[in-house]
Amino acid sequence: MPSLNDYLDSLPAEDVLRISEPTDLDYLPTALVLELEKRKRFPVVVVENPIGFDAPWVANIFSDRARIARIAGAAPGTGPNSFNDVWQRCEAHPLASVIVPTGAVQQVVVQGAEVDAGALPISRHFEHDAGRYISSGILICKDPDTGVRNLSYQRLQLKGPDRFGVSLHSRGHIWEHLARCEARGKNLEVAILIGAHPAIYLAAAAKVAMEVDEMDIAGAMLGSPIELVRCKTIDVEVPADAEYVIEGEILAGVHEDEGPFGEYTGYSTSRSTRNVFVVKAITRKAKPVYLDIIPGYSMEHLLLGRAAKEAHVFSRLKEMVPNLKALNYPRSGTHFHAYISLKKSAEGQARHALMLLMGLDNYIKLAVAVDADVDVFNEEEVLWAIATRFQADTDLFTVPKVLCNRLDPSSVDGMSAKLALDATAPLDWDVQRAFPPTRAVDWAQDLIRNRKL
Ligand SMILES: Cc1cc2nc3c(=O)[nH]c(=O)nc-3n(C[C@H](O)[C@H](O)[C@H](O)COP(=O)(O)O)c2cc1C
Ligand SMILES: [Mn+2]
Repeated sequence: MPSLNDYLDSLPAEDVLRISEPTDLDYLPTALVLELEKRKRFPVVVVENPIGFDAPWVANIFSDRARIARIAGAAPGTGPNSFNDVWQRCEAHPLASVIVPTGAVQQVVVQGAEVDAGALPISRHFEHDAGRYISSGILICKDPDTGVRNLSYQRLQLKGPDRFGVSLHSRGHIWEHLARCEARGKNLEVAILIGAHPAIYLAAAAKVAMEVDEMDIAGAMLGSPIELVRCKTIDVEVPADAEYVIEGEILAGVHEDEGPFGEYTGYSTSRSTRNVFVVKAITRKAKPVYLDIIPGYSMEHLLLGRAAKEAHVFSRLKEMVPNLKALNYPRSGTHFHAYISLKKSAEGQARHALMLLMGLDNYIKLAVAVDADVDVFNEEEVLWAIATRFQADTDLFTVPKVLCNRLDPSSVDGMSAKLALDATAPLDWDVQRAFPPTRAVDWAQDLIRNRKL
C-alpha cells in the first residue's frame, strides 16, 4: 500500500519546493503558500528542518486540480477518465479494507504520562488563531449503532500535552456518532490520522451516506484494499502505513472554549461546538513526515473540500439532466457559488437544473447556468455570459430563508437566500459568436507551439 513518502517521491522535482534552512512553523509556511498563490504558483511545500521539531513538514498537496486528478489515477480536465468519472466509479464500487497484524505507524508508541502532543510539528497558521492547530487531522471513528467507520476532518486546537479543543461544526457523521454515544453517557473513541497517501485524504473529504466507509472509497482509488492496524488503546483501526496517529476520545457532554480559527470563508471564526478530545496514545513511524493542510481561504483547503463533493453533485445532477456538461465551484465563492454548463434541449431546462443543484447542496447561495460553449472553470467567461445572455428582470429567481452553512458570516439563524441566474441563450437565438476560422486558430496554435511561446 503506497505511503505519503511513496507519493512525495512520485512527484516531479519542479512540483516540490524544498526549504532546507531551519524554519519556524509559526505563520511562515502559511504566508509562503499564500504569497505563492498570489503569483499563481502551487508547489507542494516541504519544510525539511522545522525549528524545535525533529520531523519534516509538508503542505499544499491539494492546491492543484491536475495534481488531485493524478492522486485518484484520473486524467486532468473534464474529458473521459476525469476525476468525476473515477470518483463515481470508486463511490459505486468501494474496496473493503483489510486488517493486518502490524504496521509502520506503530513503530513508536507513546502512552500515559509520556504523551506530549505538543512535540508534533503542529504549526500556527493565522494571526488571530487561538493557538497551534491540526487542520489536516482525519478523525476516524465508528457509528456506535452500526459499527460503520467514518472519516472526516475537524480542526483541533492544541490545548495541552494530552488535550485538544475540537469543533464538529459541519454537523457531519461524527457529530451524530457523538450524539449517539452521549445518549448512553459514553465518550466517542476517535483516532486522529495525520499523514497518509493523499487518496485517503480525498476520500475523507467526501460527503457520502452514513452507511459508507470513506476508507473503502480510498481503497478503490488506489486499486488495492487499505491495510489497517488496530489502535493500541481504542477499538478503531487506522492505515498501517500512516505517519502519525493520535488515539483518544471526544468527551461526552464536556465543552470548553475553542477558537478563533481562520476558516475557508476567509474569516476568523469562533463558531464552534466546543468539544474536547483527550489523548490516550500517540503512535508514529520511526521517521514520520507531518502533513499539514493550509486552512482558511487557501486553494488547497477549498479544492480538497470540494473535489469529491463536485464529483458527487455532478453525477447526481447528470442523472436528472443528461445534457449537463460541467460543474465548477469557483474559488471566489468559497463553497457558496456553483456554475454549471449544459447543452440545453428545451426552454426551462437550465432553471430545472439550477433548482436541482441548489437542492443537492445546501451550501450553495449563488447558482449560475451557462451554455456548453462557456467554460465554467474560467470565471471571466461565466461573467461574460451573464453580461451578454442574461436579463435580471426575467432570468433570475431567489428563494428566501433556506438552510445554509453557518460559517457564512452574512447568514441569519443558519439560513440564507438562494439566487439562481439563468445565463443561457434562448434556443432560437440567432446571434453568432465572433471567432476566427478553425484553420487560422490551428495555424496560431502551431506557431505558438513551435516557437515555444
Ligand atoms: C481541510 C478540511 C477541514 C475541515 N474542518 C472541519 C472542522 O473543523 N469541523 C467540521 O465540522 N468540519 C470540517 N470539515 C468538513 C468535514 O470534514 C467534511 O464535510 C467531511 O466530508 C464530513 O464527513 P462526513 O460526511 O463523514 O460527516 C473540514 C473539511 C476539510 C476538507
Ligand atoms: Mn461519512
